[in-house]
Amino acid sequence: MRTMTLGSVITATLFLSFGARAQPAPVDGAADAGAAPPAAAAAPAAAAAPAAPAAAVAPAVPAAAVAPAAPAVEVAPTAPVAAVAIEAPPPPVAPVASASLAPPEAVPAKTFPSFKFYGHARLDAAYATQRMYHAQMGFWALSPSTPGTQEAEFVLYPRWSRFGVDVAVAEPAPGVTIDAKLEMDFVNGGSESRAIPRMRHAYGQLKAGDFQFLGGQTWDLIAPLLYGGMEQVLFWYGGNLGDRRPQLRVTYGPSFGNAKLVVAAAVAQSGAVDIQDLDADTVMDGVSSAQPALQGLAEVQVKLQPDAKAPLRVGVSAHRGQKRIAVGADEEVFPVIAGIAHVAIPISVVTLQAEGYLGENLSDLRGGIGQGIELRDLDGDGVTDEADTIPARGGFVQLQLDPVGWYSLQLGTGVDNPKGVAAGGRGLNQTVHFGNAFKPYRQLVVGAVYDYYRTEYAGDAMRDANAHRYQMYTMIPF
Ligand SMILES: [Ca+2]
Ligand SMILES: [Ca+2]
Ligand SMILES: [Ca+2]
Repeated sequence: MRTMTLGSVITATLFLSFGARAQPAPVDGAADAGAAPPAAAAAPAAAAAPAAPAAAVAPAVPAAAVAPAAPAVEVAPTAPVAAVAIEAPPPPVAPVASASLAPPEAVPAKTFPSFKFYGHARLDAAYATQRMYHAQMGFWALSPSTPGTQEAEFVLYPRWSRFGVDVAVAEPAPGVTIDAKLEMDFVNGGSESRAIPRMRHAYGQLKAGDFQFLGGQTWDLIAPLLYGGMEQVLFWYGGNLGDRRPQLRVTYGPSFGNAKLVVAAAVAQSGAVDIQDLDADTVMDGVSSAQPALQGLAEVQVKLQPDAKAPLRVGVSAHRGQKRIAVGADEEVFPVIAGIAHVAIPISVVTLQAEGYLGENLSDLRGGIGQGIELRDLDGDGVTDEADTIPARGGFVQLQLDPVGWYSLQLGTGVDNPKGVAAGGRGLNQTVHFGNAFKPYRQLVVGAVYDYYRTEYAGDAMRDANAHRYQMYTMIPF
């Protein structure tokens, strides 16, 4: 465990992409989630991830590689999609004379519930020069030392098509609203022609004045910025922390002129993302901890211009959860800790955003390149004798340009750097992102993306990997 200060988090941010090298550590027995104890952990990593599409089946990575239980599925910022979805036509301008003569309009009574449907139909194509951990999500490049991984791969998939509904449920009193949201896509396994639906968001909320109460599943409160654009590869394990998870959240957000202060706290499910069961007792290690994780966020938002679409945002957030696993004859509790700082600065057509984190045991938050706890079997009897959390730090910086209505550009770089992983483990994952989105017609988006991954492996047996990944997509938002 370590103490984190804002300064150290900022240091982590600055550390970004200047790639410290992974430091080989003594012994590694870290097993795949759900796999048998270390000695038997040579099974393919993906065996423990039922949600992973076939493409996620990892080749025979040595037992040392700690695979995240379900890096398979995911994705997608809601905001960017909404941002390109529609250009509202200008409001009709009524002649002054007729406006003054028009009879007073009755304010229509609100009806409840009222439904607003939205989503997009979409097709993605991706080609990578080196095999990735997941063909559709990327995540990290596999070591060329593993037979078969030096080959290129190509995937074509409509899984990121999305459908959602916002429901205005009731307005029990002036200034008090109750609403709900359900949103799904198809990133949940199944064959490439029989994709299984997946719940992305499902929550209800009550807003009263400056307070908001939310229960259900939505984005983590922590690390709120998203890296990558509409191509939906969020660069988890490559510098971007934060996923969606079940939570109960309270937010207080008073405004002061152009500024707004946001303070929020949540209890959340530990282990909901990596669904690890390292001790293979068939109970998720986050559930075994018998406690919810806690998340907190404090943020200042300032509208730099009165008509600005997005405010400047500066904030800090933190996560504290637990995992409980068997070590030898005992059960031990391992903390999941993260401290994050973020900033987003929109100036005219340019938005600069950055997020940096410092913590340990981050696999459940999409950090540590999916490695949270290092297991060691000292006597080789197949039973874990020692275990330690893996510290990690990282972050990303991204520049987005929206020079004209029909085109946007994203340039980004990020890094995830776990410390002290054993030989064969992933020591550093560096990502570079170059995304172009064209909007030849307001309801049609075409994307052309280039991403670069450099994944370094600890020890001499596994060579480092470099992958160039090209992605194109078409998207019809509605
Ligand atoms: Ca984030
Ligand atoms: Ca367990
Ligand atoms: Ca042992």
